[in-house]
Amino acid sequence: MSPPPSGCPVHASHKTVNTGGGGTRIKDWWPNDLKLNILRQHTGVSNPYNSQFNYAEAFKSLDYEGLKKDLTALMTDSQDWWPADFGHYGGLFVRMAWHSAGTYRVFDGRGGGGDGQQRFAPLNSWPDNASLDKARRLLWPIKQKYGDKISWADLFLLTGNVAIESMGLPTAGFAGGRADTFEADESVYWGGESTWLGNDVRYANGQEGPDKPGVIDGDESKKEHTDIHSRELEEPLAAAHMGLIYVNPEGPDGIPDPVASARDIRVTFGRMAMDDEETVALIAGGHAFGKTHGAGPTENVSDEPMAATIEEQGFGWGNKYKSGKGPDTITSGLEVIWTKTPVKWSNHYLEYMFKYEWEQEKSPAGAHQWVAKDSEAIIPDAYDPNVKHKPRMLTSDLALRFDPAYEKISRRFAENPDQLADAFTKAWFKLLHRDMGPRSRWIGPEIPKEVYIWEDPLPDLDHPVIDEQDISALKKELLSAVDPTQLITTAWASASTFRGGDKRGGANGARIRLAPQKDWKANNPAQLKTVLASLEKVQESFNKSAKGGKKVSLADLIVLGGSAAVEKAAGVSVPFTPGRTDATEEQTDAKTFDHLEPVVDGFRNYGKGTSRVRTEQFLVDKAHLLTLSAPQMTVLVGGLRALNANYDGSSNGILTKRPGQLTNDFFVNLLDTQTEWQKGSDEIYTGKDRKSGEQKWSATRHDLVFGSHPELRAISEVYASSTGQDRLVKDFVAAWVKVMELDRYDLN
Ligand code: HEB
Repeated sequence: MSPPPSGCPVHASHKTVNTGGGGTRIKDWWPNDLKLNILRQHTGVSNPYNSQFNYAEAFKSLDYEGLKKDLTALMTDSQDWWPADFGHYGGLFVRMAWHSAGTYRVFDGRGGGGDGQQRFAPLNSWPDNASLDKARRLLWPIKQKYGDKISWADLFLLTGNVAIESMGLPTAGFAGGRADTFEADESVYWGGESTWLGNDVRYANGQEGPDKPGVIDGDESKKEHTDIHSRELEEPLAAAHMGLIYVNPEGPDGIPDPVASARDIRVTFGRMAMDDEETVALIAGGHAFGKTHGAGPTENVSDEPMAATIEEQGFGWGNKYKSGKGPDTITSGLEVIWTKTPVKWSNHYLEYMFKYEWEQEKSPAGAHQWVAKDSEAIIPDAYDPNVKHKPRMLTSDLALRFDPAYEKISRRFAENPDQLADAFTKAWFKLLHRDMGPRSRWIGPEIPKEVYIWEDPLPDLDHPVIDEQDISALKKELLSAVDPTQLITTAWASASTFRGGDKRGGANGARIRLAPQKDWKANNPAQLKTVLASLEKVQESFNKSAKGGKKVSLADLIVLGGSAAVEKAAGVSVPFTPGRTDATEEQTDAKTFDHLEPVVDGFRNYGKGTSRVRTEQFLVDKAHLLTLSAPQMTVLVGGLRALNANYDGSSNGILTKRPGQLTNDFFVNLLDTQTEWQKGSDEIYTGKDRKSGEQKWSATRHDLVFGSHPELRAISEVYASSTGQDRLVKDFVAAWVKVMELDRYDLN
């Protein structure tokens, strides 16, 4: 156990607060306590809309065109309190949308613009999001006007789209459907550093390394650096520094090295699901607009919103430099205008990149940037019509020229502006929609016709589905064709790939029969293969003989098999709703499905912790991806153990003498004080009878945590008590059906 982070400013001041949750807290005393709080986020009590409120329904009554018109008008409606550069807010709003969506990362599907989290900490106060507090506030009158018909999450992204359109580039479209959350999302690992722009942990395997922060204005000579040309960014992170969306614009750790910057860009954009071409398109397209802001020394800038004074009313980054706004704005500390038409789409960014040679200079705030050699001053000033500037670039911009692979693409785009426009609009659409899940969640009049592979598309349901009679006949058939336990493990393996962050995975599509899922170790491939073969036989014979064009998908059969087996074990009926379809290989971007592979899945007692993450922390993380509450996680683990559903058939945690029946035995036996647990090797624990010393059980940390963690024990007691059996059955079935239907956006 590492000592508590003493002296950390984050923990220092609240300890003296003697009311309202102040004082030395559980997380101060025991920083390694298993945190269940991420399982109770975004519930009814934090959401001012009541449970009847359906955002998709509300959106339907939105005057979408009216909203877009208002947004377009806003672009050029410069406000004295935060004037628009070049008389147009387009650049600022594109950056707001990009930073909203750009936190997405492929490994856990978290981050992204899906729930309007830019309003909350930490994102609202990240150094990279400086001045976006102003952008959001500029939008408030429009948000206020349209009320609950448009969420902030949708509005941030739609505004970016409208900005691009109003600067002359048609977009690929827009889909709404992102309901807002009303509290900070604590589930995302943003890194272990406690300094902004630090990266000492993410490049040191989670250990705090030597003092080598990537401070933008720091004293370079005193810094020690890991090798910026070879270091490995830890997973699941997709940003090179704490508090930045992707990479340091000045270069890795503030070192102005375009080639090293390219390496960081490739890693981080790759983790945003973008390939080289998409990456070049996004940066070149994005920086066709707007400017950067570094009019004066950054010492003039006051605290970020979370640390600002109450009278600032949610704003941060107050600026004492001259007027503190407009021409005097300090945001990144860089002072660059890329093109001569910053509020109109053009190809000048790439044109200048290759036309000029670039010389290093410092911005007025002292940051590394580059200026075109031998260029006339051809760039307009944002406010003074009599002033002209030379073209300028960031170190991260020049990566697109000096990295050989990026260079090829950049030159092609430079010579073929239409190719850049096409690639940018496609990549921009993907950026904004990558974490929305299937098309059935998309709403609004601007959904593009083109179906993209990153949507994980599903075939349309083009036939009648099985009815009640078919369902009961098929259940019998399935139970006689396949061992019930294997029906359960297969259904779980299929449905539990779902992750709430980007809504990928789930049982629909039956992608479990395709690579890579069919070969995942957690899925016990040999066993899975025989189960799927039996299910396919059932499917084939049903589809051959069914009347009226009825068909059953394998995806439905997988879930139905699991439900039939649970039903048999539980003695109560398990609701089932048909309508899933089977995706083809062509509809499956196999490589990106690798990210969904469970490394650890405590529900099937698969895998264990690392030197960084304890086994049970993986369990909670998985439960969070499955959008489960702590009670749902608990009842599922206990129930699955009773059902004998370990991935490899092992007896770990099968704390019952009658495996295969849905009982509360797991909880009863786990909480039995007559059992004494001892640690064995490889995280296997043995439970012995206190009196006789006889070994009764074996278990993993996934199991024992329900007896050791006070809150999980409290829930386990509910299920272990005399009134617990019926409750367990009821709650297990409900949680089971929830998991089976996590991806059924077609149902409501
Ligand atoms: Fe960017 C701006 C960086 C990408 C879009 N950028 C900017 C700035 C910086 C940056 C530093 C400035 C800020 C201030 O204000 O000061 N970027 C960056 C980086 C990257 C990027 C490093 C990676 C490489 N961008 C990007 C993308 C996009 C963008 C991708 C989209 C798509 N940006 C942008 C815009 C702008 C910027 C639009 C302008 C803003 C204004 O105008 O305000």
